Amino acid sequence: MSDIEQLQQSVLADIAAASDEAALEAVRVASLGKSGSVSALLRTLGAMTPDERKARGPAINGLKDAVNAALTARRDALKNAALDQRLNTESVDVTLPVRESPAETGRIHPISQVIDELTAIFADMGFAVAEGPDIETDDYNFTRLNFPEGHPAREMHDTFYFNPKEDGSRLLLRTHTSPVQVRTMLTQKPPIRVIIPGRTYRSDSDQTHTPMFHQVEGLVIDKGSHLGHLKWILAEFCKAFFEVDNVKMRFRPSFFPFTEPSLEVDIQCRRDKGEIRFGEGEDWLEILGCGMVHPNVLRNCGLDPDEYQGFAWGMGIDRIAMLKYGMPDLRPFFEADMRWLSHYGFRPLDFPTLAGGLSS
Ligand code: 2U9
Repeated sequence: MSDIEQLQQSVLADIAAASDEAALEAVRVASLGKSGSVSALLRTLGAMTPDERKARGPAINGLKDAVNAALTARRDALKNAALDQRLNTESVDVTLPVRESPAETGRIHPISQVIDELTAIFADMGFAVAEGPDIETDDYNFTRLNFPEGHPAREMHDTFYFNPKEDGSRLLLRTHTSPVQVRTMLTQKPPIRVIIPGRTYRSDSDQTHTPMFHQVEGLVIDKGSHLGHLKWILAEFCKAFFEVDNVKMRFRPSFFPFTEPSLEVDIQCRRDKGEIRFGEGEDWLEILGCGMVHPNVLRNCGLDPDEYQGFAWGMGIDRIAMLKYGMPDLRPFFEADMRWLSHYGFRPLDFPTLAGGLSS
């Protein structure tokens, strides 16, 4: 028996003896690897005379092909054996509930869902979403918004301040998203139509207040904009958000440093058995504050109040989420409790659109 046949026999025997894919791989390397036995033989072809090559070439190449074919066959056999073994050992308990497909695990937080709903509603009315930094300057968060020096809102008890900088100015965690409107007016020429959803911070926390909460404010700056436009926009918002065909609204005089006149808005509702239904009933629920942008604020943002008018509104996102989806308590919003999130959370693919229904 020639050396080639001997080598073929021993390599094919090693292949047949390989008990798993790892062992088989070792045989492949030992035979066809760089310093493999068959590779070594193949390299001898180079040094042969043409006659020798004619004599031994076919046998040596035949050996290589035979080894490759045996490796492939053995690998498939081992794969099938492994699968059979799993099929025999792994029993599928068909009574087990269907495991939610990966896409289904996890939920969209109600805050994020409501921000998506607000974005869809106001985009439909031509509003863009503006965003800005959570860490703000005292100037943008208070001064430009017509908060006089010494205004209580500026006090430590309400605002998280950072240590003063060498120039004495102090950064803070924004107490509302209004500084983003200031930044927008300083960087964008009217007409302006933006909503500003985002995190806001106030150092007051109790049963219904958390140090970090979420607000959405809105701003329109245009020539000739007036309260009538504001009332229409808010009415459209309330109908779309609370998914009711009509809802009565009540506007009460109020005061904010950055708006004149200022109003608080209540919407009609019916409270029964802990439930609140909107768009019906004799009851009222305060939903937001709003007003015409104060001329001082327009001037502070480089706009001439005789040329441009504006109106703005603000509401608590956590609050309107609790009202719409009936969460009794604010605290669990931020406690990352999987039971709460899987109960109140939204399926990722249920992206709210006006056409597709916001919360269907
Ligand atoms: C600019 C001009 C005017 C935004 C406004 C309110 C009224 C308001 C509260 C709602 C619930 C804060 O989260 S809350 O406690 N906000 O009532 N916000 S008008 O007015 C602006 C903002 C920016 C340049």
